[in-house]
Amino acid sequence: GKVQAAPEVVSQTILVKAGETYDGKGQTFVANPDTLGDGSQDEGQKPIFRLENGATLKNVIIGAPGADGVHCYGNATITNVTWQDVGEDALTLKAKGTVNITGGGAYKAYDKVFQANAEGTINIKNFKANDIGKLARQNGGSSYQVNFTLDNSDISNVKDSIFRTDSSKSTAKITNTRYSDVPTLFKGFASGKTSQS
Ligand code: DGU
Ligand code: CA
Ligand code: CA
Ligand code: CA
Repeated sequence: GKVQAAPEVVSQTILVKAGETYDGKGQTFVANPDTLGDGSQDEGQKPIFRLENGATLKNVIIGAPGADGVHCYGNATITNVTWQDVGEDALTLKAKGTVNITGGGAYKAYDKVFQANAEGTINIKNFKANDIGKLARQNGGSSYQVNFTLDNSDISNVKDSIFRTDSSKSTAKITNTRYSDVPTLFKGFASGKTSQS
């Protein structure tokens, strides 16, 4: 088979413009810790990829350091993206939109994998996560509405919960998903706003 290429060290955030697709073709990308961040829990690190509205990121492996992962400004499609060692977090919704994450996985997230810092929807499907704090978290103290879904996924070794919010408007739905060592599925949601089947 093919010899795996050496990781690409990203020194300046890769911009994926509105409506465009970036296909990593299975390449591994890591952050330059001097310019983007060291992948610790320090806030203010820069993303490896910045997606404008309607952009697609696919067939990418993010290695260590992962810095602040992927930032999405609006709608985004994330297909077959694997975070081998999540940095401060893996992906952040930074402006209102729907993010569809299909395939791939996230590993070694000290705290959060997906972070919602704007209203919208985060759909996670055919995903694997292991050794994480939370799978997705709406920004602490925010009251806008975020709708989370998780389908046909494998989630293991979670410290806190799958979905967490402080907003009484937000919703979360889990379907057809397998767990191991997950203490809590939903944290902070109002009654009637969650479902699991
Ligand atoms: O409250 O806003 O963790 O996007 C403090 C901050 C914090 C964010 C978030 C993120 O919630 O920085 O990584
Ligand atoms: Ca953070
Ligand atoms: Ca990590
Ligand atoms: Ca972050």
